[in-house]
Amino acid sequence: MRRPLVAGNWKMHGTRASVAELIKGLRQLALPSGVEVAVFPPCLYINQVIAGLEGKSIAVGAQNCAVEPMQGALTGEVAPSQLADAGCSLVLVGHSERRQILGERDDILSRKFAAAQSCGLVPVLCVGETLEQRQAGKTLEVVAGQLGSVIEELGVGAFARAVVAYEPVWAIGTGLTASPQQAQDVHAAIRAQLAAENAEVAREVRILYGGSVKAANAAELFGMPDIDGGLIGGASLNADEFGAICRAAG
Ligand code: G2H
Repeated sequence: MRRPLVAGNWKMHGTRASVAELIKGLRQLALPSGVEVAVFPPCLYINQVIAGLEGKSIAVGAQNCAVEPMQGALTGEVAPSQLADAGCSLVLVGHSERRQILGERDDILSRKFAAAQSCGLVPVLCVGETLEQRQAGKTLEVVAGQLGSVIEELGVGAFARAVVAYEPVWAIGTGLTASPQQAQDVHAAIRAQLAAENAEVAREVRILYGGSVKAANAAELFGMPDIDGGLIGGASLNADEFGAICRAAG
């Protein structure tokens, strides 16, 4: 039985004051015990969030990490070992905004994935197709390629300590959501791809859906057999809305 995970990706939002408000709201939430909850603040606010959420069972992750596991001469980057030292337990790898805007390629992402795991962090590998790719009927091919490149580099066993997030690019921050069936079809294909190499890893790995998830559509999405929770962007900036989404996964 997979434990659902609901993760809030705050993206590049927040100030010290708004983060303090959000922490206050999160602390007041009654969260379902069967659901794992995590938030991914901008790196600058990770310490503030970890301190502010002390004693509350909400994990904290980073939105990105360096390709090298340990501290060193790599200007502007944050090492996975430093994130672990700060108290993070998870890290996003390959969010589509980083793939598309910053040109992060699959080979770079495999290095980040491995570096994160070597420091005890759980990587959340984000995959997903653009609207153009979906319209060309290439959704499953694109997602299989993104997932396959990590499997090829690191072996399917790496997914025993990882999470996958399917985020169709056309549904991110647009208000458009994949229908539960559209999402389920891709989630099932991801699980089948992993199962072809290792049935146990495929059975255990959590596959999250991301892309304009809100309280109003979460329960229907989370009700699909291969959707094990969500990666929530905009709606995670409102504690009450985020709490309702967490409860929809319970
Ligand atoms: C997809 C998602 C969170 P939103 O990027 O990663 O964002 O829910 O705003 O579409």
